[in-house]
Amino acid sequence: MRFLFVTLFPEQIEQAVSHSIIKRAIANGLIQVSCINPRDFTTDRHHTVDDTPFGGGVGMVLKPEPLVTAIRKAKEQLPEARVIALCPGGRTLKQEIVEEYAHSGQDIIFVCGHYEGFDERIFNWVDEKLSIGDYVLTGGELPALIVMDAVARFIPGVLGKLTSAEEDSFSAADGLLEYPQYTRPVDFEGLVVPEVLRNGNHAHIAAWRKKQSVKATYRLRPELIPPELEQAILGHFPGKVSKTEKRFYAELRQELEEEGLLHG
Ligand code: 4GT
Repeated sequence: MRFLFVTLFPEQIEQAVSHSIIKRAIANGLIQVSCINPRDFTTDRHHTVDDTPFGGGVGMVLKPEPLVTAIRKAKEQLPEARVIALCPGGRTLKQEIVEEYAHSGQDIIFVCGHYEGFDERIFNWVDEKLSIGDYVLTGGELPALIVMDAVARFIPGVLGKLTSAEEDSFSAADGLLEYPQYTRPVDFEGLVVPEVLRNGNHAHIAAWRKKQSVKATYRLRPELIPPELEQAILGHFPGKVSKTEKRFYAELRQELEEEGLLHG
């Protein structure tokens, strides 16, 4: 998959992709990253990319000519790409959107703004507007890098052989938060790794992890609990379920009630 950033600050992109997992993904040819700088398409002596807003107001607005010339150049290089402008007013990024981009396999052109924003007319050259959350930043580069990072994790081989993005928080098949993880030492300053993780009973470990996922989700993001799961916890099952499963949900209900997580 190829990612092309239309940006006035290509060094910020190049720096960000020169570390760790993304660096390795590029080296292994799993993703390609490039930049086009609208400043390279200015025609005046001062290489002007911004100007004052019509109607008055503070700050500067990105002029349409260099930006649209840069987007056209980007589309010549990646004719099939989806063109995404990063802006606070766009659709809010969610894991669902990340997976949609990843599974489409379509290349992405990110259009990054700066200053007070874009001349409105540039959106005629853009397929969609995307925001990473409800806050304002100084530029679209960090949001674009976040989108690329989140998408790249789904490309086979990017995370390495033994791990997969599909298993992480927000991507687990059950839509719950991740269970807690521990590594050595067993005792860190009196904080001890739960016994169940150390005794090697894989069925017990799986049940413990599932419970921890459900509890963490009730505690931190109750709106993410799937209604069918809540029903099962309350003892209502749509079809046939084993005794083991019934016992599992009964125990889970008991623990959620004891921890004050179930009602209210
Ligand atoms: C926030 C976001 C974003 C900005 C976001 C154009 C000038 C927009 C600066 C840019 N702030 N871009 N994509 N929440 N600021 O995604």
